[in-house]
Amino acid sequence: MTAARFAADGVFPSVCSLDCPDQCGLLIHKKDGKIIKVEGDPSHPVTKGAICNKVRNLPERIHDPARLRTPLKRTGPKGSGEFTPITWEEAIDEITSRWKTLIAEEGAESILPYSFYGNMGYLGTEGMDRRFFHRMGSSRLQRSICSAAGGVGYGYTMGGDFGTSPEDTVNAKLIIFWGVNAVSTNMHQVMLAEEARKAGAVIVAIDVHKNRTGKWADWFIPLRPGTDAALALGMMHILFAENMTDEAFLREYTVGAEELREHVRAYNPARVSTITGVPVDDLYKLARMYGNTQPSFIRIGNGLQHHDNGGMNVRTIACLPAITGAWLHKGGGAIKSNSGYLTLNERALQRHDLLKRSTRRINMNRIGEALLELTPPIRSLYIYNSNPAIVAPDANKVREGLAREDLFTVVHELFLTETARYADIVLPATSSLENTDLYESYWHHYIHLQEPVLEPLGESKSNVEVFRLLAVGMGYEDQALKDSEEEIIRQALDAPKNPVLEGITYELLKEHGFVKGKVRPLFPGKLPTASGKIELFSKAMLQDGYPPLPEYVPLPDEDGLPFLFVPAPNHNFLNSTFSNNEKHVRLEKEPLLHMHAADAAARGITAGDMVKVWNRRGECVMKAAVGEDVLPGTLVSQGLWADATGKKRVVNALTPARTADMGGGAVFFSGRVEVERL
Ligand SMILES: Nc1nc2c(c(=O)[nH]1)N[C@H]1C(S)=C(S)[C@@H](COP(=O)(O)OP(=O)(O)OC[C@H]3O[C@@H](n4cnc5c(=O)[nH]c(N)nc54)[C@H](O)[C@@H]3O)O[C@H]1N2
Ligand SMILES: Nc1nc2c(c(=O)[nH]1)N[C@H]1C(S)=C(S)[C@@H](COP(=O)(O)OP(=O)(O)OC[C@H]3O[C@@H](n4cnc5c(=O)[nH]c(N)nc54)[C@H](O)[C@@H]3O)O[C@H]1N2
Ligand code: SF4
Ligand SMILES: [Mo]
Repeated sequence: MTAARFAADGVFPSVCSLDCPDQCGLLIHKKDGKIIKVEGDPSHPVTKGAICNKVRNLPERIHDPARLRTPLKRTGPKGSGEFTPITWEEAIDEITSRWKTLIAEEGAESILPYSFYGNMGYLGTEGMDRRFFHRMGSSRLQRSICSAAGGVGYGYTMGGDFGTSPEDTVNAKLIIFWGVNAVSTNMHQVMLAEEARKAGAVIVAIDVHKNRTGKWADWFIPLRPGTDAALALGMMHILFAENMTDEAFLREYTVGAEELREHVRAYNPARVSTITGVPVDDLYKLARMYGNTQPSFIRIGNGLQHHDNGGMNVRTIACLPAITGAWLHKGGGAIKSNSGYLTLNERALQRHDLLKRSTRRINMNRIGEALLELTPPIRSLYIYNSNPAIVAPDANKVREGLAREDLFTVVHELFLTETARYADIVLPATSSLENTDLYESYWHHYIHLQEPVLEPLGESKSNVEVFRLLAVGMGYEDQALKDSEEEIIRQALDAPKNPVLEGITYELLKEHGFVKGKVRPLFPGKLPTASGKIELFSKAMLQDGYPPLPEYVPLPDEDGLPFLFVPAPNHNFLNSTFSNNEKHVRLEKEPLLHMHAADAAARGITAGDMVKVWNRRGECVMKAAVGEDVLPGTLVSQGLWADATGKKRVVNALTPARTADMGGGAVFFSGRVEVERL
């Protein structure tokens, strides 16, 4: 880090640290040591100076007087938010002495780290933290809350997280936003699609909610939640039946085309229409549009994989571009995630070798149950980069678990979140702008170095720094737990197995801030599947106990409740981040429940009424938004709202903690509810 970076005034390049595919280049404007403006870096080749409203309002969050400045120790009951400041020395001493006792008495697996990607920096999310807990031999967390099911599903078809290069999608003539609210969640894909639209492209959105993306699209196709695989199979039925296939591509680059051709005969348009709610005429129109337009590009979103059948939904949609040979047309194909390209040297980064024996793995989607029911029990929880009291499914169970008097909980945070309120010790975290870290997008192909542009606020410390201190406190001598940020970055970039990173060094990043990976088009080429080809028929799936061909599996019933409830993200928060910042909350106003006019009428609900949504897991109170934005039988809310005031805004009080068909993924959008006027 250079002294100039801490200059009180100036403009400093940076990168957005949030869990968002766009990973924008930023320019941070400072005056008198404070950020006065955040804008996009116009020199960034993909994000081109445009950023979202959330991050334009970032200064409010970074300089929020509510940010934590010192370690805190709990003085009141769990959840009350009563704490007293303590020193770092006292905090580290208390934590490590509790852990040493636990390890001696119950073993290291009584301790569980819980984290996600509140800050995407590798050093603080998959670096020093992993090294520390590997060395300790704690229980391990299966980090499956976000895209696990879809990732596994896409992998069965394509061999990994490999898709179209975003910049190429300006060439597409048909762009399908499928289960992705891109206007809110991937704005630069929308900008690229706008460019394509000016050159004649048609934009289709397939979703359960006519949200900002559906309203912006040329054609919005509503469907019932969790029926996407049936829709895709219906499209395949028509593509094969009407010879809109690329037979040369199928022969050269896929396995199982003949089996699939036979298999999809069963998904005739009438049947598919009954399942999905998409009229037969629209199904034909969509399939013919897809079959007759190239390049065609599908942006596969996260929404459609947050279901019991989520893995299969993505696995199935991923077969479509193979059938029409879209992959061979520049800008054609699909993106689920592109995180497979920029793979770092994970062994060097995470140091799995420090883990001396196999330890139990706990699925983060079942954290409530794990805290309440697991034997031997979890006795201590160390939470960082995440806010499970708000974001994890079956929230009432999560809170019950966090409230356990015999659970020693440490939360490392920027704010006293709902989760932090349940901590025994709270540690203050720096913001990403105060740290050195390495960032990679899971959508575009750039890798970024973040160097600090602000002094740490108060006594706050980065994740890396805290784990170094905890290692000293535990008496761990390993060099891996002493490495500097620069050393870890060098180790992670030294990835001889990945040609995409060839030539990308710490020096290069230091000079340029961001550098593009050497990504080559997927086709012609060999995929990392067993066959080296796109697997329309998958032997790997058969071996893993799944049907080898794409299938539609209906969502399970729950207590005969009538509505599927889809609590999706909103525009001005990033998961629960910003839900505690006044400006962002003001922009969102209050949580709405979108429902169909017929459903509302049947329950005597009119627009603006306060309604109670409930099931056996909990209840939520929202304002009804009545109209045609969802199909009958579907209810949609947006935003993971903070709820320190007990207004019953925690949507995850209603969501199931079941795991999806693949990858132990979350099923946030497969829960069923009833609704009534208050
Ligand atoms: N503004 C904003 N941006 C974000 C986030 C945020 O919270 N706010 N979160 C970030 C994170 S962590 C992620 S993972 C991404 C997620 O961003 P997206 O990939 O857009 O995924 P979601 O927003 O979860 O859901 C997308 C859409 O899926 C729809 N949906 C739900 N069920 C179904 C279904 O069965 N079929 C179909 N076709 N559609 C369905 C929802 O109505 C929603 O419009 O966004 C990132 N960016
Ligand atoms: N109902 C419903 N629930 C959902 C979803 C949904 O669509 N619907 N989406 C799910 C998805 S896709 C995801 S990815 C998860 C996301 O869930 P989380 O990863 O928990 O995301 P956030 O709510 O943004 O919380 C991140 C927290 O990390 C903190 N933080 C930020 N930077 C740092 C740092 O450098 N160090 C430390 N120690 N802390 C830091 C922030 O202040 C914030 O409180 O939520 C899931 N939950
Ligand atoms: S949240 Fe996404 S769109 Fe907004 S600045 Fe960050 S990376 Fe860009
Ligand atoms: Mo996510």
